[in-house]
Amino acid sequence: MKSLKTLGQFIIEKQTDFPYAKGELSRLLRDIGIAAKIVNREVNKAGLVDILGTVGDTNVFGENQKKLDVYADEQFIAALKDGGECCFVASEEQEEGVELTDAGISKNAKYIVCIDPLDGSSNIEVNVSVGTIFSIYRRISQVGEALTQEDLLQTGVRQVAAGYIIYGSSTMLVYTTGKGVNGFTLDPSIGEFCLSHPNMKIPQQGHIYSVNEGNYLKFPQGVKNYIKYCQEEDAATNRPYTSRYIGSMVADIHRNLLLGGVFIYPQTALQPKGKLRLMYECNPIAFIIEQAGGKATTGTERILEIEPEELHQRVPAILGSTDMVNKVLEFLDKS
Ligand code: AHM
Ligand code: MG
Repeated sequence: MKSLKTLGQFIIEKQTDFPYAKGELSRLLRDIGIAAKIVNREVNKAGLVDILGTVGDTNVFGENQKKLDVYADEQFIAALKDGGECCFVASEEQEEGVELTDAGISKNAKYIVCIDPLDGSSNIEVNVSVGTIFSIYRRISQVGEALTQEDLLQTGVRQVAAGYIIYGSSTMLVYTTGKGVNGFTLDPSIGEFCLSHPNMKIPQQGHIYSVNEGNYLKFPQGVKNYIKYCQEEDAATNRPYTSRYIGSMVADIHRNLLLGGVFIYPQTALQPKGKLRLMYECNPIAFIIEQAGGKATTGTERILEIEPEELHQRVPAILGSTDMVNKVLEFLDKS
């Protein structure tokens, strides 16, 4: 019988990839894994308990906040606070983020975590997959000094780790520390994430395109032309492609990562900067996609090289199989 490798075992083994690592990043990843299990438990019973529905308040962008968003936000922040390795949490659900350095245990913490605690939460009430997305940076300023804007607004290339949790038909945690991508499936019978998808690679070319076509009329001309290209028949290039769009970024990305495909959330006339957030959604997913051999761009620049201006910044996103992303870029260039 093949033995299972748990997330905890894997993280400890991989610590030797970083010769000077003292285990802090490993502990931070472990803390995120623990919070993920707690959030998973609540997401799974969302249909049963009276946790659905809006809290009544709206988040900083005027969007309705679901109870599980709040719950997930609290759980991840609490786990990071208790773990003592994180000095600042920037959360999609919080305007300012939460500094943890005054909590005794985190006084000397070196890491900053950006997190979207429950992405795609509008899907919960219809029992469709949702996810958590996280990104980890090392602080630039010295421990003991005040945190600076430079610490909080780092470019995506400076991420030391990033990952997502998909609360799907099974729950998975997928992460990278810049040395490939590995996926772990939660075995509910033992309560452990177990290595199920080692060294994940996205196919260079796929046949799935994922975009909210309801916004078609408002898309840039190049994106419209690319969508038409996907729909045309051409046996040589295996077209028409398949259109798949869940509306839950983690689920759309996870499927395309496994099968090959391109995910597009462009700017539109109504949302000139796109919808998705650079720090909480695009940077971590771009890191994973690139580490899996794919490509991630706004259409004009590599996502991981964008100099962030603010924590809640939005950017257009084209992510996925390298050949497909390049094709989108070709259409954008031509138009
Ligand atoms: P959220 O952070 O408010 O949940 O929004 C992000 C979600 C992504 O998961 C998904 O890709 C996108 O919004 C879908 O947006 P749309 O419904 O406009 O297609
Ligand atoms: Mg989100």
